[in-house]
Amino acid sequence: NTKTFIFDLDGVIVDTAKYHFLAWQRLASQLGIEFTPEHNEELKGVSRVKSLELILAIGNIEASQEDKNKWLIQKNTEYLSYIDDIDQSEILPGVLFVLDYLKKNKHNIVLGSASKNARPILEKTNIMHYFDAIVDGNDVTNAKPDPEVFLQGAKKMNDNPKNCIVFEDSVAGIQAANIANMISIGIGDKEVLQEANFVFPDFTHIDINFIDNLVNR
Ligand code: B16
Ligand code: MG
Repeated sequence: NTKTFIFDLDGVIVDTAKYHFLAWQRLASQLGIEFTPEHNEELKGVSRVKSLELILAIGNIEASQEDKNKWLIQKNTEYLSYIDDIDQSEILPGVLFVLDYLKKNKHNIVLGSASKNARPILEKTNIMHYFDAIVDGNDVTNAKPDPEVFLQGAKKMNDNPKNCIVFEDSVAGIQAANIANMISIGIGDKEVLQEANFVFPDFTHIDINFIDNLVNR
């Protein structure tokens, strides 16, 4: 009974969501835009280009393509400086235990991230070897909540979407998993991730019984 477990990266496996926030917040304040943690929820799981559009909309700012390109580079450069020295200690609590359990039980493990920086993060945190397939921001044309990223993951494993289980910390990602007809598991606040099939505050709350029940349902 093999299942395909698809993991989002930022906010699920590693706490890089906080670095995205810091980098966007710096840019926003430079543009005179007040950018709050509530605004940031809407950016989670959303592509870099789309994130900038949302921030500019908050500030009612219209900008040339040239300026936008400059700001995208600035944001990513700052983000890269934060993740430059991350290591395995940044992996969120309980994640490695679940990855080990899934691997031991021969399930497919897939990465489904909107980030173009996913591969260096997997390398720096030393978890690349867990993944049977990687789909990231370099592979997809339609960002979450479009289900493309997760459907590509299922396809790479030759698996049916109904046989896939997605771990996600973002509203857009939960919507993408639901649209793909996959089981959606929210990691975070259940008020925020109301649309998920299940929600846990973090991976330390996911036990083996829960996983076995999912696999055998
Ligand atoms: P990058 P995920 C997403 O990654 C982040 O949640 C989102 O905040 C970010 O804007 C997006 O990746 C693009 O990231 O600028 O590195 O290409 O949560 O889908 O793993
Ligand atoms: Mg995420």
